[in-house]
Amino acid sequence: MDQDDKRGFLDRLKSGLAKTRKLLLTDVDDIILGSKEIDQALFDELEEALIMADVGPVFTGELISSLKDRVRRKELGSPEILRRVLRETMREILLRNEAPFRIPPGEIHTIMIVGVNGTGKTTTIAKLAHQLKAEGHAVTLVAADTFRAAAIEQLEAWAKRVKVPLIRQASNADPAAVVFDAIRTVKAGRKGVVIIDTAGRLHTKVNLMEELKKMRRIMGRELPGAPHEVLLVLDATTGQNAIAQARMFKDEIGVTGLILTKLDGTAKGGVVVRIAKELNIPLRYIGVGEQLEDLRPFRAEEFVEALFAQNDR
Ligand SMILES: Nc1nc2c(ncn2[C@@H]2O[C@H](COP(=O)(O)OP(=O)(O)O)[C@@H](O)[C@H]2O)c(=O)[nH]1
Ligand SMILES: [Mg+2]
Repeated sequence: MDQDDKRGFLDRLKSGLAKTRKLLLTDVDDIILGSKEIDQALFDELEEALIMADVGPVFTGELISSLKDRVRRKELGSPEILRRVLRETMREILLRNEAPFRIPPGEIHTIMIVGVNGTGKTTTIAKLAHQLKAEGHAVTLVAADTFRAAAIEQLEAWAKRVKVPLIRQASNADPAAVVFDAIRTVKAGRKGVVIIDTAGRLHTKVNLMEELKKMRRIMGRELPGAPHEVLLVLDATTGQNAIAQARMFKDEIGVTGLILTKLDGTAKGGVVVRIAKELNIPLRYIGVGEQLEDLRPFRAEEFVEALFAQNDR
């Protein structure tokens, strides 16, 4: 990533997080600046503002009790310091969940992308393919969301745009058969990174989980170690629902990492903090728009910088 590119992304991240920042920090700042001293009323207001901003009850509870401890130890003199402690605490928690993945060169590296319909799986696959290709990886896409013909065509259109090969079968083909065929094909030829799109229809939850498990099994049988990654795509605008989806997919099929999409234009960006605090799954990438360039590895430092940006004084 060159400097211009990096600055561009940070700007997009900052403007994407504007609503989250407004919800979280405007309130926090009002509360802090409106208080002359640190007292229970201030803590109550702060707690309410944090809960509203989707950072979750666990983070909020721990933050408030750590603040109270510091007040008892006389480490916090004035309300303004609370803001700095909030920022520091978020940073520490987010750092623990920062884990960009590494792809070993020259081997077959399979990545299954899972998640509920509409969270951004197919678009994210295109962005990821674009990025990995630019880094020099041979990328192959696999259309294993065979439930709707439109889903295959959507991925096909992206594959053409990004200029990577796509392995597909007719719509309504068995997704397990599609991955079976795909693994055989890449083993015989191209190697590199294989990204698999999957279905996300939730109203038939049991069937979906069984289908995903079967795909996992077939892949592991054809290629020991596969799938190397199971990345769950979550939509940030769904806030708490995203947390529930993560728990379900983690319990049912196992998840090695998360991708959080649509951080642009939502006030629910606080969910990143909640994810870090309540789910023990690394956050690999974040999406901040619909363009190919709008996906980046998650960096705690960058995120906190963007979140606290314009209000800093
Ligand atoms: N604003 C925004 N839209 C996104 C992002 N990622 C995906 N989308 C949009 O979300 C919609 C659903 O995406 P799609 O990839 O089809 O979801 P899927 O059903 O999980 O495969 C599309 O309109 C995408 O353009 C993002 O980071 N930001
Ligand atoms: Mg899709």
